[in-house]
Amino acid sequence: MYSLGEFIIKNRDHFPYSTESLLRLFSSIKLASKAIHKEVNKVGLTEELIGSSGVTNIQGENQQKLDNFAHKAFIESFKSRNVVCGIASEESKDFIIINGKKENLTQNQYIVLIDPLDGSSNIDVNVSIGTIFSVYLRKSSIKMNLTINDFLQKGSQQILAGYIIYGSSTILVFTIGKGVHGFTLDPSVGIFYLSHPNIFFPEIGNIYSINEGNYANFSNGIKKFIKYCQEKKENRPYTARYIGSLVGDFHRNMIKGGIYIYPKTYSSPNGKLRLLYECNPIAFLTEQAGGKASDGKQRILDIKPTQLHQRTPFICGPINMVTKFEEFIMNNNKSS
Ligand code: AHM
Ligand code: MG
Repeated sequence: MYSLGEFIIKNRDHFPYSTESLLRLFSSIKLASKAIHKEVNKVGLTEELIGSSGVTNIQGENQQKLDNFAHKAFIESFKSRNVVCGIASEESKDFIIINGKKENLTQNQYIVLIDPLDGSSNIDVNVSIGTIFSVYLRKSSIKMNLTINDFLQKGSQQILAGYIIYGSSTILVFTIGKGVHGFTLDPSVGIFYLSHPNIFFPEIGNIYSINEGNYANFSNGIKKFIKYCQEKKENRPYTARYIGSLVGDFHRNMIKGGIYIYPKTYSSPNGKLRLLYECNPIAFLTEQAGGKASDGKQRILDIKPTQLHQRTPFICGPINMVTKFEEFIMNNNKSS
C-alpha cells in the first residue's frame, strides 16, 4: 500500500517542477488536514468547536469557529514549510504574503488559493465537510512584491488542485494534471494511503444534485432540466442527492456518477460558489476525471478572474450530463 509520499516520489516525472517542492507542499497540506481531522472528530465534546466565531467574513457569511481554526492551521502550516509565497483564503478579504527567508526565496514560488473548511453550515450536525485547494506558480518576479495578478490566473494555469473530505473517513484527493488519486488517512498511524487510484466519472450517471429549494428562483432552462432528470425515460428518473457540502456532493458524484449544479438564480445572478478556491480546483479535478465543468455556457477553467472572491454559476459531472444541461440553457436562451 503506497503512502502519499511514496506515491509522489514514484510519480515525480509527472510533475514538471521540483519534487522536493511538491513534497513540501503536500507536507503542509497533510499537517493542516490532520489537525483539522482531529478537531472535526471532537465536535460535540466541547463548546469551543461549535457554532459561530462571532465574525462575519468577506462573503457576508457567519464564520464558524472551525472555519477560523482551519484557516489558521493552513496558513501556519504553509508558512512553516518554505514553499508558498502567497495565500488567498475564503476567510480573508485580502491575499496574505508569506515572506520566506532570503535563502529560500527561489523555492517559495507557489501561490495557494484555499477554502479551508467548505460546507461549514454542516459542522454542528456531523455532516461531511471539506477543504478545497488550488495551486499556481507565481507570475511576478521574485524580486518584486506579489500582486493581485499572481492570484487572478485562469483555472487552466493550475499546477495542482485537490480537496480533503472529512467524512466517514478523511480522504485527500488531488490532481497534478495526470489523473485524480485519493488517499485515505489511517488515523492510527497518521499516514495517508492510496485508496482510490485513477478516479474516473462513470460514463453514465444517474444522480443529480441541486438545491431545489431555490426552484422558484431558477430560469426556465434550469427548471426544464430538473424535469428532464425526473422524467421516466431511458435511464431516468435520476436519483436526487444533495448534502449542501460541495466536497461531499462532488466526491460522491465523481465516484458514483452524477451532475452537481449550483446555478445562477434571479436573486443571485452570479451563483453562490467562488471561482478561485471552490470552482476552479473542482473543475480541474473534474476534467482530470474525464468529466466537464461549466458555468452553463463556458468552460470554468477558461474564465479570466477579475476579483479574488468572485462567484460563478457552477455545473460539473460526466460530459454527457453537463452537455445536456448546457443544451437546456441554450434552448431556453431568452429566459436563462
Ligand atoms: P461555504 O463556503 O460558506 O461553506 O458555502 C459553500 C457551500 C457549498 O459547499 C455547498 O455546495 C453550497 O454552499 C450549498 O449552498 P446552499 O445551502 O445554498 O445549497
Ligand atoms: Mg466554501
